[in-house]
This record gives sequence, C-alpha cells and structure tokens, in this order.
Amino acid sequence: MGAKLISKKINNTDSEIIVIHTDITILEVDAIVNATDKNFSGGGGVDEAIHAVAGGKLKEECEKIGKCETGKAILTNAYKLPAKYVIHTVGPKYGSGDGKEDELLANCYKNSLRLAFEKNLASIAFPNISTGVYRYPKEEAIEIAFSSVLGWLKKHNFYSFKKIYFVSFTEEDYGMNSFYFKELNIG
Ligand code: AR6
Repeated sequence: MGAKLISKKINNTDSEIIVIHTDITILEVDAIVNATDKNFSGGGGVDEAIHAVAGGKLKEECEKIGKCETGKAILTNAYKLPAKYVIHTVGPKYGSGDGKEDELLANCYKNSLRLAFEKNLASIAFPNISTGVYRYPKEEAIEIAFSSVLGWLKKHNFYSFKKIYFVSFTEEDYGMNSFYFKELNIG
C-alpha cells in the first residue's frame, strides 16, 4: 500500500495487528469502522470521509436504520468504498458526564469485532474512535483500543481474524500509536 506501518503477529496464530498511517477509505479490507454519531448525521471527520467515498446510498441505508446507541455498532454495505462493509459505531463524547466513557469506548471496539466475526470477516480497520470531534485524550483512547481488541480476541479465541488495522490519519497520531504499540506485549 506504500503507507508507513508496523505490525506484530499474535503468538501461534496467523493473526496480525497492524498500526498504519493512512486514510481508512482506501483500505481494501473486509470492514472499515466508522466513528459516527447516534443519528448518523455525520458532518465531519472520518464519517464525512467515508460517506464522501461510499456515495449517497450509504447515507440512505444509515437513514433506514435510524439510530445507534453509544458503544453499539451496526453493519452496512460499503458501496463505492474498496472495503466490503462499513461498521458504524458511536464513541462516547469525552467528559459527557456519565463517567463510563472508558467502558463505552471499549464497547465500540468489542461490538465492531463481534459484528465482523458474525459475518465471518477476516480483516477489519479501526480509526481512532472518539479522538477527533469527541475529544477523547489520544493516549488514553489508544490504550483502550489496543487492550479491548486484544482482550476480546483472546477471550473468544477468535483468531479467524487475519488482519486488524489501527489506522492513524495524521503523522502525529501515527507516531503516538506506534510508540504505544511497540510497548505492547502481544501473546
Ligand atoms: N481515515 C482515518 N482516520 C480519519 C480520517 C480518515 N479519512 N479522517 C479523520 N480521521 P472523528 P469522533 C480520524 O472526529 O471523535 C463526526 O462528525 C481523526 O484524525 O472523525 O469519534 C461524527 O458524525 C481522529 O483520529 O470522530 C460524530 O458526530 C479519528 O478519525 C463525531 O464526528 C476520529 O475523529 C464523532 O467524533
């Protein structure tokens, strides 16, 4: 793909975790994850980028679905995107007051993986959910992202996933995400 990346294999499996600096809309994976809002109203960030490439039919499908609660996820077609599906999840707004942001953010990753597993998908790409418009501190968010994904995979023995991408859109995010990733003990 020509993008900057680092990867690690999960021990004794064919599964690979990859931290990559790219635009998620160009990835030819089974599913890309969209960080959206409860009403799929969009209007910025990764959501806007995904809808711009997918075309109007994606919006129509989202409007038919109507709503998605924070921490939950839903799956749609990907239309003109190179990915096969889009998994839309709603991250928590940081400081939204209920004190459950960490759990809700972890649920976004876990529920997205569950949907992908139910569809027998082998590759999935996540953006840094909640770290843009929703202002989650980036270090905290990436640690939750890595731990929730790895924890969920191990707990369920779902190593049918071959490639799991954590996408950094900016150089700065890539620097930070790859730094934390290098420290991770993936067993
Ligand atoms: N590819 C990969 N990552 C991207 C891209 C891209 N093309 N564009 C932005 N990012 P945000 P949130 C990164 O704001 O914080 C929307 O309007 C970005 O650098 O997209 O969960 C929704 O409708 C950041 O790291 O999502 C909601 O209202 C990450 O994606 C609200 O924003 C998430 O930033 C959701 O806010």
